[in-house]
This record gives sequence, C-alpha cells and structure tokens, in this order.
Amino acid sequence: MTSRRTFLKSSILSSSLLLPGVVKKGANLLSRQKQSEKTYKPLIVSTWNHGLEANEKAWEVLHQTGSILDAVEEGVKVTEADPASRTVGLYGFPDREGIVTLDASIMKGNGDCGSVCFVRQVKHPITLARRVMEKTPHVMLAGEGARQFAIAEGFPLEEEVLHPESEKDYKEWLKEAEYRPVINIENHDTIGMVGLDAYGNLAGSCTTSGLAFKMHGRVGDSPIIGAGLYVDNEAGAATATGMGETIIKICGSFLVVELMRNGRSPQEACEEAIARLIDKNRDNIENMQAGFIAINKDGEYGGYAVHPGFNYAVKHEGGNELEDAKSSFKE
Ligand code: SD4
Repeated sequence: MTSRRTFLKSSILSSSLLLPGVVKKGANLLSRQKQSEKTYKPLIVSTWNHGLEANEKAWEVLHQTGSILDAVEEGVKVTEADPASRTVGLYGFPDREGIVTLDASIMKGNGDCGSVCFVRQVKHPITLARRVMEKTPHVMLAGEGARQFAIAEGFPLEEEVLHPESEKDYKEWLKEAEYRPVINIENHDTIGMVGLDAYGNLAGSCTTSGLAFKMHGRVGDSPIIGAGLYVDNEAGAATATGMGETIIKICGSFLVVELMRNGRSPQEACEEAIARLIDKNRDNIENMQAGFIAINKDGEYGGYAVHPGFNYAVKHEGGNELEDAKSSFKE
C-alpha cells in the first residue's frame, strides 16, 4: 500500500513535472537544504514590551512563509498599526510643529537594505523601506521624496490628524515648549526586531515616530543603516532604541555586529557598545537612555542599556518572554 508520505512525495514530483514554476521552486529548496546541512533554531528578539505581540505575529509569518524578512516586516507592522503606541507609527507623538514624521529601516543578512526617514502620512513605513530596498537602486528615501514614492507604489496616505492622546500631550508640552529627553518614555519606544530562520538567514527591522517633540526634520538612528539596525549573515544582527543621537555617534548597531564578528557573544557585544556610547556621550548621559539587542546564528541573544528600565521580548520554539535588560547605571 502506498504510504501517505510516499503519496505526498510522488504527488509533489508529478505536479512538479506539470508546473515548471513548481519544479524550479522545489529544486531550489532541495539544493538549499543540501548546501547547508546545518539547521538553525529560529529566534526572534524585539525591543520593549510591545515586542511580545510583534514577535507572535513574526513567528506566525515565519512559519507561514518561511521568510525571516517577511517575519520581521509583518511583526513590527503590528506596532505601527497600534493606536496605543505613542512612539511608533502615525498615532505617535508629533514634532514641535505638531506633525508626525516617521523613520524605518529593514535589512537582510546578505547586506540588502532599505530605509525611509522624515516621512509623513504612511501607515507602514517599514513596508515602504522594504519597497525602497526591492524596487529602487537606492537605500534611503527621505521626506517628500519618500512620500511621493509611497504614492507611486500605491500606498494609501493617511489623514494628518493627531491621536487624541498625542494631541493632549503635545498641547501640554507647548505650554513650556522646552525640549528635554524622557527616559524609557511609557516603557515602550522604537520597535527594533532581529530574527533568525531555520536556514541560518538573519534579518532585522526598525521603525519609530522618533523623539517626542523633536525639531521638524530631525532624523534619528532608526532609519540609518549601521546606527539603528545592522544585519550580517556572517556575524549577527543588532538593533537599537533610545536617544538616536547617542547611537548615531558610535554607529551603534554596526559596532555591536562587528564585536560579534570578533568573537563577542551578543550580550558582551551589547555591553561593550553601551560602554563606548557612554564614553562618547558623557555630557548629558544621566538623562539619556539607549539600548541594544543582538542575536547570532548559534541562537544566542543579548540586550543591554545605559539606564535600568529597558526590556526586550524573546521568541523561540519554547515561548515568548519579556526580559529586563541589565544596564550600566543602576537605579
Ligand atoms: C530615535 N531611537 O528617533 C529613536 C527613537 C527612540 O527614544 O528610541 N527614542 O532616536
């Protein structure tokens, strides 16, 4: 009697013969599996407590499509669309002029990357960043150019209306209009996500509305490849959150990945990068939070911050847990 397994195998083979597209896809899969006999344990790590929900979505997509790139895109889209988020997506805090401008970046382990910054009216800047990566000869589009590209790509533009909570806080802020950073604002900030699939491919995404009440035109670390996000299949993946200016100054995520390339574990790399960040930002570091998360292909992960309060969500086969990051400064 034909077993179910043999039946499935022969059905796939015979349908492959009928469909040239399927033959190609099947052959690619087989050769890919042959090339790399090693299998990896999928892992997804993302910043702050909103990472828990984003991780769940990313995991689901990873299992549906097998693509870690799809997973990290769809995962952070959950946060971008969350009306409760004041720090990611169009419901976020506006800049000093009362306008919400968004930054996002996405990167694959082979070096492909795309980003958008200072973009308005686009609900999913992470998808626009991916479109820049896949459909243009460029890496980064800014402001009105990014918005025009979104229109050309058929993205719907959202009305520029502040979320009532964001508007309330903005009006309150206007009374003094004094700029000062707030550490761990609402305990959920930029979402950065890094992930590993079963084939050993890494990918990452990062998306934010940036600092509350920033200067109009200010761009943070999140859309800057190497600062807010960096991924290299040969070394690891890292992403950042917190005061972007401090992170840009040390090419933070690139630094974390290079430290892993040189043999550090993800945890050691995050700690060393934070030490460098503190060293290069001594002036006002007591008021500035920044944190990194990182993973490598051995399934190790780590996270570290300047101040207490930073946490990150870790999703693997066995669960999805929030971990408190250790920090250089103590309570
Ligand atoms: C930025 N790193 O724009 C982002 C946002 C953030 O605390 O994490 N703010 O600087």
